[in-house]
Amino acid sequence: FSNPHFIGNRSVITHLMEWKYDDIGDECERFLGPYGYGGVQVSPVNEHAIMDGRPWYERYQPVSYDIHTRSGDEQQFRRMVQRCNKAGVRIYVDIVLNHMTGGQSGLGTNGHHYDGVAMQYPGVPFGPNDFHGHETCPTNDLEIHNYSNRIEARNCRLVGLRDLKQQSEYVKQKQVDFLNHLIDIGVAGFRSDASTHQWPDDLRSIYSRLHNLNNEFFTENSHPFIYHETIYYGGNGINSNEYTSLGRIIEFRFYKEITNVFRNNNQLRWLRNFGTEWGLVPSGDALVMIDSHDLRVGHTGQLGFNINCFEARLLKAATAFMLAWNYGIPRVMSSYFWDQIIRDGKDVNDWVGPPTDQHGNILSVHPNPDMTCNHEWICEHRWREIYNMVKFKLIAGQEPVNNWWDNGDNQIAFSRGNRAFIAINLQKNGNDHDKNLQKRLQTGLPPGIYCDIISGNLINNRCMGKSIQVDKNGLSDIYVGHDEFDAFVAYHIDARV
Ligand code: LM2
Ligand code: CA
Repeated sequence: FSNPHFIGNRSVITHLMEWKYDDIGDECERFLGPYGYGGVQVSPVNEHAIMDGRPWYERYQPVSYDIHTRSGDEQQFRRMVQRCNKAGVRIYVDIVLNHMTGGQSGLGTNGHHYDGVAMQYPGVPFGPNDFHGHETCPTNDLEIHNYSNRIEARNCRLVGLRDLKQQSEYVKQKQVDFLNHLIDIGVAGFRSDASTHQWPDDLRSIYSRLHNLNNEFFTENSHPFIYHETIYYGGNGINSNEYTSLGRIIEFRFYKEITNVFRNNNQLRWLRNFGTEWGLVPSGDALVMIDSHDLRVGHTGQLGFNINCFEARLLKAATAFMLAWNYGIPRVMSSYFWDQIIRDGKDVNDWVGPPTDQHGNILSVHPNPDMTCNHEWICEHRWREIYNMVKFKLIAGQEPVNNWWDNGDNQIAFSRGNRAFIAINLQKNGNDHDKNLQKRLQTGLPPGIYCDIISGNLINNRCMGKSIQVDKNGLSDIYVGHDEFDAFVAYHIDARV
């Protein structure tokens, strides 16, 4: 369950949050395929509660396992899966198995009524016996209060969400049927939501009943790729290593440590041995990110600590490190604009949903000629600095990190074998001369003239941005001014003039 089934040496997933399936199909064909992305994470696909103001988080309140949301219906979903697989891009679905809705009642996105108080979900159907109650959850109000307590965390309610009794054969079977339905359509795997709140053994038993991936797109005997949301920062919380035998885990310590470094709370030079030596799980067990649909609004992390699209220069630099370093499977967040207003350490607009018309339909993405997106779609995955680092990673392949250099502080550089080279400068102290990265360095690259793929593309054999000359020994004058638009430069053998 830990192989993403990428095509060729593609290696990066992007989360196209709240995008419509028709748009994702278009994006796979016109951009993600050609630019070397390996896969897309799509927002939860099954019927969910319709909530006032249409917050993004209503998609985390399931009402049934019918494939029908504002992103599209089952037919549109199927078409997208076909198109993306054909374009060389895999689809991973965000699955919400831990719970159903909160304690309200109303309608779901496929017209099913639900009642969270009576715990009635006729669209599945689930009834009160399918949920954890006082026999299994030890707290008076059935809420999770102590997240480190295993039983509480798994058998009680996460922020009021009706907690499914996955020990029940009936509940398991409904979930297995849902996942198998998605597998048969041709998805490559799943992001498992709220994994820490589900018993590893229940997940194991569900996974043991899953079909192999669809033979139309995958080789015989392929298992779905499953990555688990286990929010673990060390200490006495529930350890993410309880889940590594089930697939991969989202390594939250990666984003936390990288953010800390890129915010200059820790020196870049220490990144030299970043990975298991910092306490992270082995690379093959990890999926990593800088930003996520939760982090960007201060959920599952601390607002203002995470790095999102509102700090583009930092986001690009941190993402570049993630894509240049050989650790885990990276996921790039692709978000939409919302009016961030921070009051008392909370974003009062942390709920704001995707751009819609006046009837609440999600707006289509029609990219502009300059590669940016229309409406409020931010499309970080289309930023040159980011898509060119996706290419960098593809070209670096499994080459080791070599030629590490640092200035003893916040300037670093390294190569990936003889194929690619990056230098990052976040030096804040010292005079202007100290703050600029200006150094003759070993790049590991064969001699020639190379374009910096961060400041511009190679077009008609000319660099649109900066360039360097690498001599016969692999040495080159590397320069990253402290006040430049981007805090890093990157070169690889496919952008040689
Ligand atoms: C996850 N991680 O474990 C998701 O990544 C995260 O986005 C989900 O929370 C969470 N699991 C549950 O699937 C989001 C959002 C919450 C929101 C829930 C349910 O971060 O704020 O909770 O989805 O929609 C909302 C309200 C909360 C309320 C709850 C139930 O914010 O105040 O609690 O609904 O009505 C009474
Ligand atoms: Ca649970």
